[in-house]
Amino acid sequence: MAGCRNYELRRINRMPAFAPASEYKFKQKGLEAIMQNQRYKNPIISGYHPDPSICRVGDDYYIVNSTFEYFPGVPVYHSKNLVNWELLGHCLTSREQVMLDKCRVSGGIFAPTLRWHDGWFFMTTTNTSYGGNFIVHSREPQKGWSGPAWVDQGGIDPSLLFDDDGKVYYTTAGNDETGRSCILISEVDPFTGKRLTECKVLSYGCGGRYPEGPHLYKINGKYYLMLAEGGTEYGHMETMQRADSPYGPYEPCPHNPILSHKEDQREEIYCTGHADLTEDANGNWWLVCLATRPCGGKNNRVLMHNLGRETFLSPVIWDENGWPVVGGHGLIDLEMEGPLPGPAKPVCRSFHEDFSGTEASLHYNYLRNPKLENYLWSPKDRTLVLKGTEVTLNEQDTPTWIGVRQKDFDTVTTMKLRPLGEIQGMRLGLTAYYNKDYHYEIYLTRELETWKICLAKHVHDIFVVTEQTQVELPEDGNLWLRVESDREKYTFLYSTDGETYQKLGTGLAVGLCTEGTRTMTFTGTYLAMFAERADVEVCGFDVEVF
Ligand code: 6LW
Repeated sequence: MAGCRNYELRRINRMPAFAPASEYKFKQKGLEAIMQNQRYKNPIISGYHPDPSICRVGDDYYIVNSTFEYFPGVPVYHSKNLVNWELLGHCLTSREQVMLDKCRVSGGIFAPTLRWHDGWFFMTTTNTSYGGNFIVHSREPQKGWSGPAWVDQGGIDPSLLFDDDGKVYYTTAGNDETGRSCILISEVDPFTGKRLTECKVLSYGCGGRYPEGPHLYKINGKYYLMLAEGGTEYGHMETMQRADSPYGPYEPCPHNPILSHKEDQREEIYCTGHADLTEDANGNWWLVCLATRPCGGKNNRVLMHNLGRETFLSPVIWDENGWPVVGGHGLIDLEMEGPLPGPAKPVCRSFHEDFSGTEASLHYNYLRNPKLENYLWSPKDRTLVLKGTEVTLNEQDTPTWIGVRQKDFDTVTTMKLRPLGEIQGMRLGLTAYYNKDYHYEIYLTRELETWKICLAKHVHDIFVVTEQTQVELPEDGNLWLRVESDREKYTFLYSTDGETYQKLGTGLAVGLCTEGTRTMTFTGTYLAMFAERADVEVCGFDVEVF
C-alpha cells in the first residue's frame, strides 16, 4: 500500500478538502519522479455507465459497467491516465453469454466486477433474467471472452478476490436464511465457476440498509471489505471494514461512510456509491463509483436524472490508521485534482457515423438480443438499412432499434434517412429513449396517400401523437430528423434539405428520468434510430455533445 501521503487535510464542515495542488516526490520503480497533481472533470465515463468496476494491469487500466436489457453486455473501457477512456469492446457479445429475450426493463445484466490474475481477466456479473451469477474469462479483453461459468451462489453484485495463497473468494449481495440482506462469501474455481466451499454470511454491512456491491481487497496483509449501503438512490453510501482473515471478524472504519453525498448540500452530484478501488502504477490509490447529475441542476430541488448513473473518479489516500480517505472526506466533485498516472487530454463525447464499416460501431447498443439481419451495413453505399418489423418501441421485445447513450445534457442528434417503402402506419425515425414506457420520437409515417412527420410521446401508460404535419418529400426522398437536448427538454425538428429545420415540438427531460418510472429502473436515456413495419435507408447519424 502506498505510504500515507504527507497531505495537510482540512477537516472543516466536511467541505471538499483536497490536498493543495502540490508537487510531491514518489518512488517509481527506483526512479525519483516528480508528479504534479492534475485537474480533471467528472464523470470520467458519462451517460448511463452504472456500477463501475476497475482493475489495473501494469500501467493499463480497465473499467466495466452494468448494461441490463441492452446488448452487447458489459462494456470494457481502457485508459492509461484514468481520465481518457477508450471503449475496447464488450465482455458479453453472444446469446450464449447473455440471454435477454423479452427480459423486463432494467432486467438482464446487473453489476459486474473485473479482476486480473496471472495473465487472465475475469469478469463476473448477474443475469437477473436468465441464470443468475456467472464468470467469463479472457486473456485479451478486446478479443472475446469465454462462455459463462455459472456459479451456484445467490444474490447480485458478485466480486472476486484472488488471495496470495491461491484461494479465490466470491462475494455477492444476497440474503441469509431469514431473508435478511447480507453479503455472502464462498471460495470458487474462477474458470469453471465451481463453488469449493459452503456459502457463508460474511457481513450485514455497517448499518445502512441493502448492503451490496461488495469488493474484498487484500491490502498490506489485511482484508478490506468495501460495501455500498443505503440503496442506489439518494441515501447511497460506501462503507469500509477490515479484518485479519477473509471471514472476519471485521471492524468498521471509524469515519464510515467513506463516501456519501446523502448530506451534501452543494446540489451537483448525488447517489454516490457502488465503488471500486485500485492502486495505480505509481502507488497512488483511486476510487471509481456511480453517481447522478440531476437534470434540474443546482438550486433546483427536483432530484431527477435522465442520463443514468455515471462513472466518477476520486483520489484516495490512506490515513495514519490505514483507513481510506476518499476525495474531500467522502465528498467528490465535478472537477477534482490528483496525481493521475499519465497526462490527461481533453475528452470528446460526440459520435459520428461514417457508414464505412461492415458492422456496427462498438458504441451502438441494441434492445435485448438483436436480429442482426435487420441491420444491413453497406460500406460501398455508405448506408445502413434498418428493416422494420411489427415490433414497436412500446414492447418488451426487440424492435429494430440501434442507439448510443446520451452522454451529456446538451446534445444535437441528426439522422438523414430515405424511406424504402410506403406502408400504412409505418414509423421510421429518431427517439430519445429511456425504456419501452418512457420515450419520445420524431418519425416519418404514411397515412393514406400522404407522408406525415409526427412527434409521439410515451410516458407511463400514455402513448400519444402530440404533433404532426404533412410533408412533401424531395425527389430523392431524403429527410433529415433532429433532436436537440438540454437540461430541461428535448426539441424535435425536421428538414427536407438538411439546411433549414422546422421545429415540430418538444418533450420534457423529466419525462425520461429514472425517478419517474413506475417500476424500479437503473438505466439512462439513449439517442437511437428505429424502424417499424417498413425499411429505411440511413446515410447520416451524428450525435454532437457540447
Ligand atoms: C446493482 C446494485 C444496486 O446491482 O442496483 O441498488 C443494481 N443497488 O448494487 C443495479 O445497478
